[in-house]
Amino acid sequence: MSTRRTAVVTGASSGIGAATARALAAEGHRVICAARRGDRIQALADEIDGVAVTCDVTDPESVAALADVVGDVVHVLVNNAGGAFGAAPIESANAEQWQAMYDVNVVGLMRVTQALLPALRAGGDGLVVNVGSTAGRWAYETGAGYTAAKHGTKVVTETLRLELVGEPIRVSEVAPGMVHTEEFSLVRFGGDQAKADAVYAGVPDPLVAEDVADAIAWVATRPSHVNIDELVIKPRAQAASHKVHRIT
Ligand code: 8X3
Repeated sequence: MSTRRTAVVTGASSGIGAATARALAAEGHRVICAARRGDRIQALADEIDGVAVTCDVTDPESVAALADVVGDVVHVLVNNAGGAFGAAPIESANAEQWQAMYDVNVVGLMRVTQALLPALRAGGDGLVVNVGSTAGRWAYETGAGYTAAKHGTKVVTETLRLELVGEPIRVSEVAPGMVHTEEFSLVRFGGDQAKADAVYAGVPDPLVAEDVADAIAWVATRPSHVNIDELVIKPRAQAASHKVHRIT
C-alpha cells in the first residue's frame, strides 16, 4: 500500500492555493486541486501529477462532489478558498459583499471541513490548515467586512481544535499579511488594476504566494504530534495592517 499522503487544497486555481498545491506536491503529497475554474486547476494538476476537481465551496452539491472524489481517506486539507470583496466604510458598505465574504471565508470553510472530516479521521493522521489573515488579527478602516470574516476563520479554527482534541487530527491556521498575488486585490477592487496596484506601491518586497505556501508545507511536514496552532507571516516591511514601510 502506498504511504503517499493525500492533500486537498481549495482555491487552488491561483495565488496561495496554486503555490500550496505545488509545495505539497514537492513534499511528496498527491494533491487534489479544487477550485471553480476547471481549466486552471487541470493545468496545475497535470503539472504536479495531481487531480483536478471543479468545486465552489459555497455550493453544497459541489462540495459533496469533491468529497466523492476524495474518497475514504485524506491526510491534509488546506482551506484556502477565500477573498475580500470591496473596501468601504461601514456607513456605505455593501451587504451583499459582506455576505459573500462570510459565505466563502467562513461557511465554505466549514462546509468543506465537515465533508472531509470522516476521511481525515480515517487516515489516522490528519491535518486541517485554514488560511486566515492578519485581517483576522487587526481592524483597519474600510476593511470591516473582510476583517470580520477573517476573524471568523480564526475562531472557527480554534473551535475545531477544541472539538477534535483526542482525535488524530491537527488543526492549524496560517495567517498572512501583505501578499502580492495576481488576483487578491484585483478581485477586492472589482478589477480596478490601478487600485489593486496602489496596495503594494512602494512596498519593498511584499510576500509572494510561494512564501505562504512554504509556511503551509512546513506546518504539514512537522511530526504528527506537533500542532502548529497559528502562524502569522508578514513581509519585513509590514509591522501591522496599517504600518507598512513604503519607498516613495
Ligand atoms: C490580506 C491582508 O491587509 O489586505 O489577507 O487585509 S489585508
